[in-house]
Amino acid sequence: MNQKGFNRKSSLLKEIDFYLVTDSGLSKKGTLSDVREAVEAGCRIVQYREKDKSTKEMVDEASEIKSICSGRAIFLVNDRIDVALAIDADGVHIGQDDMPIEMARKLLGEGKIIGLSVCDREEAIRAERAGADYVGLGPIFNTATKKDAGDGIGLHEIREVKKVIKIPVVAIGGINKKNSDIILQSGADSLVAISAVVCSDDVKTETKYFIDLIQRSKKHKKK
Ligand code: 3NM
Repeated sequence: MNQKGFNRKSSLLKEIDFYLVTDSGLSKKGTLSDVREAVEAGCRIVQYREKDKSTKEMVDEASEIKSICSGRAIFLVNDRIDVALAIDADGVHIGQDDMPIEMARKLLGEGKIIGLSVCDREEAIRAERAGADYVGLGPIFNTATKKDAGDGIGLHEIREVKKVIKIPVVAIGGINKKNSDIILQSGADSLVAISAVVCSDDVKTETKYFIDLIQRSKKHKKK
């Protein structure tokens, strides 16, 4: 990997705190409004996750999200490497059953960010070795948002994964205001809380809550 590209990506990812993942099925005000409000609140990483729209609709919506994020937040596309390439997103987030990460890397190039979903330390180690820039670890708790997510893996797995990899660990699955503090205390670098944010009437305020919490936790860890 070109050192400059690596440094740029890792320093970008070090700065992330709350991570917004869109969900048009759950959203109260719509995906574009959610992204706008989250970015206004200071969110610096957005993943466009869309399971039910046509490619044309996705490309159009992703282009608009890219404009909203421009210069303010990293913009990733879930699963659809073709859509990410078409609109020149900052990268993708893929799952274990998607295209192998080495192939995704060939298509996207070294300068793009690739995040991979993992559910335990073995998958996390493999993800880092294969060149993932961060992992999404989950589901930490049971969640109704992703039907095939399986049972929650628990907080212990965050500590285990943090011991064995250096890339950032983003916790996901069943996370809300009540349990986010313990997620951070367990070592997660960032967290996703889809329903807790996009089902609310005030995405901006909810996002700000999580950003403040994560920033406080980071300061505390540095002490
Ligand atoms: N991925 P909520 S869990 C999109 O474990 C997704 O990889 C998961 O939604 C994983 O914050 C999940 O509403 C859904 O629980 C998270």
